[in-house]
Amino acid sequence: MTDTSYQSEVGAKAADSGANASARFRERMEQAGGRAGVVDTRRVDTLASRVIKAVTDAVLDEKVSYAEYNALKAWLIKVGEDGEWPLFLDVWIEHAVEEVASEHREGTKGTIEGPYYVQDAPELPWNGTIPMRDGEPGTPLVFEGQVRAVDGTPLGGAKLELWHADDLGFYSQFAPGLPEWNLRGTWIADDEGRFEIHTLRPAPYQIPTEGACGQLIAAAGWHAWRPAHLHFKVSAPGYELITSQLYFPGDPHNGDDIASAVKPELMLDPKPNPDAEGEVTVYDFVLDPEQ
Ligand code: MBD
Ligand code: FE
Repeated sequence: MTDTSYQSEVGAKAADSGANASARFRERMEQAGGRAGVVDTRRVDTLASRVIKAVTDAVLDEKVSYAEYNALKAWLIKVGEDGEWPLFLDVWIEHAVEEVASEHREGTKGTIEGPYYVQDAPELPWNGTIPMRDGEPGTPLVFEGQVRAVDGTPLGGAKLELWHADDLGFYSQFAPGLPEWNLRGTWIADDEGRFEIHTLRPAPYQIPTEGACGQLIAAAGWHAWRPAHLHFKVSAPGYELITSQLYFPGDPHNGDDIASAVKPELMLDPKPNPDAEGEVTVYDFVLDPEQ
């Protein structure tokens, strides 16, 4: 394979990922009752009016031309055609929604879910290994810790879902050609709330650049990078579910994540594993009681 055909194959896979996220989002919303949440008329009035005013204020302040207005129209049409509304929203808007949603929490910090979560990943014991291919590239990573309540009570049997990209930046079920549950799993903590996850250290990640989002990034002179990250959800009956991500110190994009989803409390501290090849890291999760 030449470099260019490799690049175009990787590009085609990345382009699929954004579009697949649209289809998967629609399925999930249908399962949840057909609408993405019921919103009352006064709330729609308030929010739609504010968004329209924010845009028209920008048009007036910046003296937007017809050429620019038509470029915007063409681009918005393309976001939909490329199936990239979930990607666009999760990269540039979700962090603010998450900030509002978790304002009251005292436990582990949340951050954005992003477009690539899939529910019901295979269940593994407290010390299980994530599903991966033979020879899956990447540094082995052992990730251990404990799930507790804010008052310190260990939460035995807590559920921990983990998903991350492979070494080339692809998520199973969104990029083609990967086993269904590659690098996705659900761990059930032991009676003391402890878990020991065996996975691989993820690589820094570029959001798909072939579609409308990539076009915006290029046109604006931005970059498409997210720092390497592990996505997770932690839950236990009677406690608020946490959706978040963990990051690695020294990643060149910890300070300029395109998705604005890095928080200092979400840094891991991997060390060489004394017992095996690769690295080991410890992170405890703290859950707030359900309100
Ligand atoms: C990702 O993997 C991701 O985490 C986000 C937020 C957006 C696009 C791809
Ligand atoms: Fe991600």
